[in-house]
Parts: sequence; C-alpha cells; structure tokens
Amino acid sequence: MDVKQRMQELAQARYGREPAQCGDGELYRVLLQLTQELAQARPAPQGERKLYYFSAEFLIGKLLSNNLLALGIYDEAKQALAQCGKSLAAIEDVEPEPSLGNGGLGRLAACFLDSIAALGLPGDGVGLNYHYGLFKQEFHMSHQFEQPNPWIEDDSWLIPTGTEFEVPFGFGPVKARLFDIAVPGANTGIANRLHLFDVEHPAPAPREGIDFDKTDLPAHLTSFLYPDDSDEAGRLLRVYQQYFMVSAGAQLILKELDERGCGPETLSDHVAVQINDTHPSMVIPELVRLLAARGLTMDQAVEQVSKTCAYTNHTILAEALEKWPLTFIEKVAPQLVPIIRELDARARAAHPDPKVAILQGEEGKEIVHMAHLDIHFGYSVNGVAALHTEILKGSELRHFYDIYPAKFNNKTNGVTLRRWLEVCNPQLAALLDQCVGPEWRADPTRLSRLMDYYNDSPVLEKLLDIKAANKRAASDLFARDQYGIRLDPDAVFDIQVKRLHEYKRQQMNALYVIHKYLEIKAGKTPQRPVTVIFGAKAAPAYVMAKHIIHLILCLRRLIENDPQVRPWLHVAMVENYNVTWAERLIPACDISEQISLASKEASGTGNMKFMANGAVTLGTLDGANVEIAELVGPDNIYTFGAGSNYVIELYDQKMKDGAKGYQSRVYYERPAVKPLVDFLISPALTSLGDEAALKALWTDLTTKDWFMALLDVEAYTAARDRAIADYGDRAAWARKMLVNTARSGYFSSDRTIAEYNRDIWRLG
Ligand code: 26Q
Repeated sequence: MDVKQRMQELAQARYGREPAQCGDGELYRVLLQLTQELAQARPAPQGERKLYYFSAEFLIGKLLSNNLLALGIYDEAKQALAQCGKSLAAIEDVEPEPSLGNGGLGRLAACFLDSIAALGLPGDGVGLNYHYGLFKQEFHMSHQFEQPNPWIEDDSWLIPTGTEFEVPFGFGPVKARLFDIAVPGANTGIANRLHLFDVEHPAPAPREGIDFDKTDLPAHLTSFLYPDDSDEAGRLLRVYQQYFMVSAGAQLILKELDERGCGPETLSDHVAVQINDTHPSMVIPELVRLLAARGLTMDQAVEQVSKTCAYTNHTILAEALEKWPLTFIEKVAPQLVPIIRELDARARAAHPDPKVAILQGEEGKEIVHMAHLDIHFGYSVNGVAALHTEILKGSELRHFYDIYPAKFNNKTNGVTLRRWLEVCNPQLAALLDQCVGPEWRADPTRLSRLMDYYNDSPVLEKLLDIKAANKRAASDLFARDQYGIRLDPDAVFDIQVKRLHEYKRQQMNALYVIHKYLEIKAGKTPQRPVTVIFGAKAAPAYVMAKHIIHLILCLRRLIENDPQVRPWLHVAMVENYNVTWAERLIPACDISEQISLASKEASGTGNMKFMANGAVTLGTLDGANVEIAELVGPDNIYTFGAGSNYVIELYDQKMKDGAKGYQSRVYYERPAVKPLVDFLISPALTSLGDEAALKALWTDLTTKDWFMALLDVEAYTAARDRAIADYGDRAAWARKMLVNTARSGYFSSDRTIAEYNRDIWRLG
C-alpha cells in the first residue's frame, strides 16, 4: 500500500480536505482507519493448537505507533506526515490511553500479545472492555483523588464482531458482546486478536469520582477495573466480572473449536489456556461444565481441562492470593458450585493433606482457594523470575511442589523492545543499528555486540548525548503536561515509577529525600543536583499508600519553597502515571529505583525497560533484579540491603513468636535513622500537609514497618550516594550505560514467549 496516497484518500473521504489541511485529531482518525484496514486484512496464524491468554488486565497503552511499526509502515507514515508539515508525536498525543490494567501484570499481558504475534504464533488475548479503566489520578492539596478514565471514542481500536454469548449468572442471563482489537505481528504477515467482552448496555460514566450504583450490576460489569487493593467493598463485583470474562471466553473457545470441525473431546489437542494469575481461574470449572453439557463424562471433561489449562503466579503476597467465599460463587454462578465441590473431592482423594485442598473452612463458611484449583487442575505452574519460582517451590507453594514437581517451571518475564526501545527511544535504536546492525530488532541477543564498543569514546559520547537529549525532551513534556513544573535536565534523573505499595518501598525513597534535605540544610551540598521523580497510583482504599503519596507531595512543596535546597534537590511526582509517561521517562532515566523488600517483588518489568534504555539499577536482590545483576556484573548495578533468605527467616520468626523477628524500633533508634523518620512529624513538614496522615505513617514505621524500610534504609542511602558520586565520572558512567543496554536482550518478551511455547503451549 502507498501510505501517503491512502492517507490522502481517507482525508478526502472523511473530511473533504488534504492531509496538510487536517488537524491532528483528524489525522489521528485517518491513520487509525488506515492501520485498521491493514491489520484486518492480515490472516490469523494457523497451527494445531491455539493459545487463549486469559487476563483480567491488558495494559496496552496507545496503539498507533506500535501498530504502524508492526505493519512495517512506521517510517513511511512518519515521512508522509512530515511532508505535509505534521509530526507523528503530535498526532499520537491525541490518542486516548486506555487504562485496562493496574501495573506489571497487565502490562506484561500486553507485551506478551505483541511477542506472540511477532513470533507468528496463533494466540489471542481474552479480557474485559472496561469503559472507564482503572481510575485517572488527580492531585489536590497534596492528596490523590480518583476520576473515571473514559477512553472509548466513536473511532477507536475496538472492532465490533457481532459475536454474542449468554453468561448465566445466578440472578439471570447477561449478554456478553465481543469486541476485538487487532494485534498485528512485527515482521510477520499475520495478526492475532485481543478479545474484549462487554455488556450490552454499558452504564454512562459517573459524573464525579468512581462510585456507582452497585445494584445495577448488568450495566456496570464492564465499567471499572477493580483496583489491586485489600478493601472488601466491590469484591463481589470483581467475582461477577471474572465469571463474565471466563464464561464468555470459554464459550468462544468451544465455538472456535467447533468451527474448526473438532469435537469437544479433542479440546486439549487444539487449545491451550494460559491463566494470568488467579483472576481467570473460574475458567477451569466453567470449561468442565461446558464440556459436560456437550456430552463428555466428568472424567473426560476433567482430563481435557487439566491438559488445556496452565497457570502463572505473579505474587507471593498472601493478601493478594485470591480466596473467595463459596457463598460469593453460589450467588454469582451457582452452577459452578457442584463442579468446584467435585474438583475439591477429587483433589482430596488424591492428596489428603488439608493444606492443599481447594475448599477450606467449615461448612457454610467455606472459601475457595483459586490458586489451588489452578495447580491441581492445570498442567503447568510458572513463576515469573528465577528467584520468584524458587520461593514458590521452597516456601509459598512448597506442599504443591512436593506433589507435582514436574508442573513447576520458571519463565522470567520480558518486555517488548519494540515499544520499550524502538518506539520510545528512536535515537538509541538508531545508534544500535549502526553499532550492532539492525538485526538486533528481530534478535535482541545481538545487542551483546555493543560490548565491542566498551572503550569506543565516540560511541560512549553518543550514549551520553542521547541520554541528555531524552532528559531535555522529558523535561519539556513535563513542563507542558504537569502544570508547568520544570525538571532540571542537568541534574541526575533518579526515577521510581510503579504502583504504590508498601513492599515497593517508595517510603524508603522518601526517607532518602529527607536525608539529602537535612544534609543540605546542614551545609553539606551533594556533588551534583539530583531530581527524584516518582510516578505511582495508590489503590483508592489503600490508606497507607495514600499517606505515602501525601508525604512525597509534601516533600515536593517543602523543597520547592526552600531556596537553599532547591538548586540541589528536586522532587517531582507525575500526576496520573501511565504507559505514555513511562515511554517518556524511561529513556530519560539515569538511576532506576528497584528497591522492593527482597522476596516480595515477583519479578518487576520496569527494571528491564530502564536497563535496556541505559539506566543503571539501584536495587535490592529481588525478583528479576537478581538476573539483571548476574548479567551486567557488580560494576554496572548498585545492589544493597537484606537478602531474600534473611527476610523470609525474619518473617518465619515473627510468625512463631511476635516478639521475635524484625523489630522496627531497633532500627529506628539508630542515630542515622531516627532524624529521618522523626522529620515526618516535624513542624516543617506537618505545617505543609495533613498532620494526622504524616503521624500515622510515622507510627507505622516506628512500630510495625511490615516491609522493613528501616532495616535497609542505611545501606540504601550509602548505595545511592555512591551511585550519585559515580555519575560524575562521565566516561565510566557511559560504560555502565553501555553494558546495561548490551545485556538487556535477554529480557525481550520474544525470548520469554519462545520459552512459554517450547515448554508449555507447544503451539506447533
Ligand atoms: C486481587 C484480588 C482482588 C482485587 C484485585 C486483585 C489484584 C489485582 C491486580 C491482585 C494483583 C494484581 C496485580 C498484580 C501484579 O501486577 N503483579 C506483578 O506482576 C508483574 C508481572 O509478572 C511482576 O513483574 C511484578 O513483580 C508483580 O508485582
């Protein structure tokens, strides 16, 4: 296709004008249509077995640039636009960003779809079409507020398919309507699909905030993505959403199986279902139910489903492991209850240890352990980084590993370097083309050839120049979109962007800010200015997370108003951090903060994106940081803090005797720590914000500190000061950047998906 010509035709047909006379919004819709036409003309890949990737979240981000790239017309489109005086960046600004995910798990699902298509594998996503996504974050008076994020416009990536299924809820049937988003594969001629189910009559957005009438369930099933929090309200709604997704998805699978001319007794020969955390776990009993309804015996149905479904675990935080009261399921989908009882009975007969039972608790108060269902009746259980899988086998799922050692396997996460390097950092991508050849785009392990330039001054200079340019660009966009707030591009950019959670320890980062602030006030200026950038949404009901945001925003104000400190230290927090902000900030980062309490972060994927873009990691030996450290070597990463074995030991001690194990008070009393923590309740800070919130945070840190920020804060401060000092030797720092990019090829999601296919899916 001649892109320029087609753009002209579409601009004329839609708006009666030449592209040069169109506004950015009009050109966005022209390019959307053009891209859709090309993607929809592509055939689906064929194979014996087809994958269905079930996930409650697909954090896909904006799609225009990625789809242009996958369709092989990115450069052509950019040029055609340039010829009529338009910029692709400006046009992309118009595109609304869907927020169909909380964070890592949702973004991983999006990277996986990109890689499945790029490898030419037959695999579709199955999820929900949330109209208002996760909330949009606003800051007022240094507090977070939540608003709906409507993203569906008349012209959107959603393709109505006309396919509908009835989902049989306890209160009656609800129609599920299928919309698809095309997923074209880069460098292949094929396209897969992301299937998003929607209700027939979606409710309008609430006028203010994200509360809605919970009694009108059928209209609200696909309104919001329920956030990752521990609050009770809305949990029942989440079970309704989950059943809506898996029932419609299971019916789609059986319909497609039938269309291929295959009987239900051959399900596992033709279908693989990947269950992305336990959110879609009800697909197991639902498939059993539907197969039985199609004439299979219970034995046959269970066998087929057990050879079809595979489960990925993304967390070891006990509170995030889904356990639903059986009464919820009785209400939502009563037809599943006898099936779950039957599966539980079969599991108990084979494995009498009550710890591995699916149903636990006394009659009438039973709870369903969703992960247990997956492990007994799935054929694969995987963790998402080497350390995480070892912890699952040795601690969290030890009893299951004893029973089913062969089911357990590791699949270290990866990210699509098409979005996270090619599109978001075109200058670095071009330099890599020159140094290692453009083949790295199809085979990221070729990035290791960059090591040949370890002592090449012009290349090292170029790396520094590109980083500086990316920092300036990020500063400009920050000033444009974040209330005119300026970042100093000459400062060290030290960035922590991820969901707000105590285990990720943004509060420890804030304690470092206080440490620097107090040093500067005492006359000790740092070697160079540092800009500390945060981006994080807190779940609306997660009180402590909201207090931490408040602390960060108060520190920002404090420093803004202090002429002695401001030249040296700057705190910025992005409002409504999302995929688009990630694409702007990651290429601009010098120091990547990955400071979770060891053993708590299953993998992390931001850490991989930062690494590929030449940031140096400051992190604990947690999740995939461990693998990053092995790949880059000790000179090219800053690690610190307690190790995972020690942390697990501390928790075990506390479990056995509350007076044993970690005692935050002991660390609080240390002379280097106390002033930092006490600053939270100093008049300097409390006068700027909500004294009660800051006091609550102080009390938590000094008496509980469940995620042990005070245990690591001294080692963290030392490691961070060392990193900032090392930054001054520009040539040495450039080498660290080079090594990080050179070693990042392993973290391509193409590699991860090739492993899933080889070990789990075998799509043929
Ligand atoms: C559960 C019950 C009720 C309501 C919400 C939830 C819920 C929702 C989302 C629980 C968990 C999540 C999301 C988890 C998540 O994002 N995990 C991250 O997965 C990444 C991809 O594997 C890892 O890199 C991260 O380490 C892990 O935290």
